[in-house]
Amino acid sequence: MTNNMINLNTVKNGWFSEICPMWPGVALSLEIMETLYSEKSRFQQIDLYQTRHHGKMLVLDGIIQLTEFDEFTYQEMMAHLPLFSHPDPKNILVIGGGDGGVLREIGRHPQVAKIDFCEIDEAVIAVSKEFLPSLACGYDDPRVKVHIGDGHAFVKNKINAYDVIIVDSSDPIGPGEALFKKSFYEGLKNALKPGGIIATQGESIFMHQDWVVTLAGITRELFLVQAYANICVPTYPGGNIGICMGSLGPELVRPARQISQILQDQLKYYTPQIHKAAFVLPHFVEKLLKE
Ligand code: SPM
Repeated sequence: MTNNMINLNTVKNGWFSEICPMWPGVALSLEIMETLYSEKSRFQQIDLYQTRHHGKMLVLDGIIQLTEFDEFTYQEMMAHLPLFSHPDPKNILVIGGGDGGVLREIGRHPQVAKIDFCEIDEAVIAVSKEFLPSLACGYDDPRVKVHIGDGHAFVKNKINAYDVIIVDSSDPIGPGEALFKKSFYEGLKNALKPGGIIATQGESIFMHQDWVVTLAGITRELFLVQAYANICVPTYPGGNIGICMGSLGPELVRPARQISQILQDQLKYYTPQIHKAAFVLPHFVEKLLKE
């Protein structure tokens, strides 16, 4: 599937509808007050809307990436699940997620020494810095080093470099496509230090069972420990999204470290309890992932 198949003509009568062949026959619609930005970058169509009830909304190639209303659920879990599963995360790589929200969450961990960040589309960073300061504040952290380029190529040149790698990709259509291939996951594994952990955007157990099975299969084959978490994101299709994780040592389904009260007070979704709960999957998914 190519991004030419995505219906970009999605705003009608003041409502944005997310129409995509990856979730046929269903569309989430949000009421729009104003289009704040709409341009085609080198890689994709970027739209930024002011919605009536969900704050600002970032849309890439017609697909919702985040709303200010519920972005915390995804960013917190993408960052804190792997970081709290690791006993001492110091060197971190983030691929994708140009809005900066995952960087913001990683920045809350004082023991992290260095955060490499690789994003293919510079324009997403610029739009986020202009319109989404509560996420793009992630870039203000002096530990963050930004690399503009293809995540697949970036990771190929890294060996034994990171404790945690987070892949905050868009869907496997358009520029995110390369980040769903086995060869990319092999690169992630080689880029990890001993005992390292990866967490990748794992699609939806309701909308994309084929992708969930594929990603879980790849991580099971390549990593010592594999686990799949399911989280609530009301403005993603199905109202949920998965996080696919692999580890070269540490177990994933419970935190390896205690959370400080200072950090817990900053968070809205992540707790040590929800860390464990996220890996408890419905029976049909357990069966699906065993097959
Ligand atoms: N930092 C937020 C960036 C969002 N990255 C993930 C976006 C996924 C969008 N599609 C969700 C639909 C599930 N297939």
